Amino acid sequence: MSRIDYSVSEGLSVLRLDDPPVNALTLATLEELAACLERAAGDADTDGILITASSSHFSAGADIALFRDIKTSQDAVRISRVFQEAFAAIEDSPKPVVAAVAGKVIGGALELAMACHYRVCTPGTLLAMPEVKLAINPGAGGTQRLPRLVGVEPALKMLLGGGMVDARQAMEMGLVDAVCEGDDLTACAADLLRSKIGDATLFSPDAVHDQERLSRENRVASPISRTRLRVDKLADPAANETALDQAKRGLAGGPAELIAPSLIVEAVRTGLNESFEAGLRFEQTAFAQCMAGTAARNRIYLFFATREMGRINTGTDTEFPVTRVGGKKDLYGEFGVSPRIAVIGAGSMGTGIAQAVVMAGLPVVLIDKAPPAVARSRERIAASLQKRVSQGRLSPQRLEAMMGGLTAASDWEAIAQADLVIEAVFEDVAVKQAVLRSAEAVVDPRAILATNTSTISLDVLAEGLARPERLVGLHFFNPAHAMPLVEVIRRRGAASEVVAAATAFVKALRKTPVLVGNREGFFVNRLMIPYFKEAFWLLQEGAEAEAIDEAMCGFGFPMGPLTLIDMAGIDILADTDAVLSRAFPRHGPLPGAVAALVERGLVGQKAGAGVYRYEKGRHDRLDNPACREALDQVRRREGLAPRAVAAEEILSRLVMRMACEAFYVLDEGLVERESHADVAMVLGTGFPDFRGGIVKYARDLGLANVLGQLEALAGRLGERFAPCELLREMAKNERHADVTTG
Ligand code: 3H9
Repeated sequence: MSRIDYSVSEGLSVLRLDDPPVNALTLATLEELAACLERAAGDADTDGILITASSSHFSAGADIALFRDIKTSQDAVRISRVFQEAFAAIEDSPKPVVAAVAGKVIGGALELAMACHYRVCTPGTLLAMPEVKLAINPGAGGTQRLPRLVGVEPALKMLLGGGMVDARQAMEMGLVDAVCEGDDLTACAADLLRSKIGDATLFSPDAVHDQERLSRENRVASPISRTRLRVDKLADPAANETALDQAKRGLAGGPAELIAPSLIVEAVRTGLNESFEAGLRFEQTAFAQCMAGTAARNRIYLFFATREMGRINTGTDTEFPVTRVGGKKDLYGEFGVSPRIAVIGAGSMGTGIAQAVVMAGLPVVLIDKAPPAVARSRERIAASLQKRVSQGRLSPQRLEAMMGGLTAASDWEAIAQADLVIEAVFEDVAVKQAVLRSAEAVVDPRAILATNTSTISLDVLAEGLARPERLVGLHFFNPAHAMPLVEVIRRRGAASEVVAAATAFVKALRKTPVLVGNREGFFVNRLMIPYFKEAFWLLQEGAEAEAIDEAMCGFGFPMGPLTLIDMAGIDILADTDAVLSRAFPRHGPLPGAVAALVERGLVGQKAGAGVYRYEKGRHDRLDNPACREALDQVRRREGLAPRAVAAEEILSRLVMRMACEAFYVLDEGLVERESHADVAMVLGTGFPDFRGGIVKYARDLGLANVLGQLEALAGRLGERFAPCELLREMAKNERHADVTTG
């Protein structure tokens, strides 16, 4: 199978990448590239080489699947070297080479383009070096060629941030030589290339020899053909050193597991202070170091696991007919019908969901019985989108189209035509049941009813519905327009096409669906409520609030549990736990501290105080004497003497509480795969992705170790830590596997 198409066009060799879906670069592609370059060099009919792909996409870089097969540090060094050598062959080509790129030019693909002598892109092109997000360093010359093309500071920004730069920025930085405004990218690139062909000062062996000498002497030769010989953007060594030091300082305090950022800085430094070749060698060993750590392996695992969830097995192929506002075709079929989405409830969840829908380019009707609430909701959505416009992340035209797709109303009739109705009202059984019944009464019998409940069993909500098989759960996380995960709750008896359509709808919102069985709390809350409760047990026993939060931030969460629950509302924790602990008595009661804070109105940021105190309009956490007083009173009442709790105990209890529950969920068959549980935790709660998710983390620790920790904790603290049968079984098999493979 050929991955690169070779053709000759008007005196140029044209190498076109053609390996759908994303032109990921495999070792076989690199071999073909080498063969095509050799053929082009010997092709008497051509004077230059044009490397391109389709008019909408260049390449997603190295095939990440390659990295999963790396077993030893020699394997890693070899892969990096093979990429480097393949791209060096482009740079060393005796005939001038231009890259004509469009769409996404990512990682190894940009490294390929940077090894070409010239780069031309379309106005919509996006370029990035996202290796750092996979917890690896670029291994194909990116840390060396990027600074030479754009300068040290901008290069470090791209390499350490991993973000995209657009065509205009790329042009300003010097990353591309031209932006093709017309329709024919290949013609544009060919024109530029032809203007260089025959320029003896650029490509003759003497000229290249001259460029090499000048580069060694750090003297600027302009123009120059080989990126590795460029020194014009490196002219100020003191400024380069300052940029490197500043970047290094900026990395201080990050998780020790994430070694790639600091290795990237050192790779750039080596290339500047020693040589381009030394920089390449540094890249190879750095890549091997990264691949030897768990962070890279875990992020790569999550990369594939997240995409695999997009192909969730709903038991049917029925797709949801989606045509976006403005008629743009999308991924989910060509039905020519636009689904009508309705959201009921203009509170924060309903507003966020409606915003997510319009942001995906779909029309939505938002209703609430209180007209001022819908008006406020509309204003909030408009303000949030307007903010994006002022940040340059959204065009005014798109804003107008999105707002045009939003209908706000307060009568039931407004949703009569809806294909999918999402109920997002107050988390109360009676209220939700009444709303679902009213919605069912006005919509078409084929319409789908979805509930955004975060805890209540769908069986309870289905009571009294005429068509319970049309009910599904769509549990969004707050803020719904920004959070990437949605739990799709499948109750027994739900029609499979309903679940399939709900899943396709989530994908149409460009969010990740996780399919979860119907039990109280579903997946994420089933783990998170016990985690928050454990944080309050620790607080009540005497641990400092800051120490609890710091332990989890140190583990890699963006926010500690007490800060988070202050944001979400301590009263919400109490309400949610009422449902969960009824369903799972094993979870034990709510710590007295929670009720004591709620009684005093210390429910979190919305009240100005919870565990911490907040000044009006600010989110900084301040010491809250009222919380301390409440804790003292609870301890006196319960006869508890506060004790110092070590950081290790805090961490172990909080993490093990989540792990314990995760295995119960797997045992009950509520999520299909371990990897689904992992992705859900990472996307739904901010669980550190470099740890791979809760189950992967437990596996990395060793299941026997986790089992041992849980048994010890259960012995000391009670049933809430008691491990499930499945974990015992898995730990036994793991031990067995160790014996048989060891
Ligand atoms: C690198 O280049 C290192 C170098 O320095 C060399 C070191 C030695 N590899 O996301 P989508 C698959 S590191 C393999 O759903 P979208 C993906 O799994 C690499 N497969 O589409 C999915 O497969 P399936 C740096 C890849 O339109 C399908 O393509 N590059 C790769 O939403 C569609 O993907 C990156 O980090 C890959 N590189 O987004 C880029 N990329 O259909 C990572 C995609 O079987 N990729 N696939 O599920 C992306 O950011 C997005 O996939 C992209 C498309 C923006 C390209």
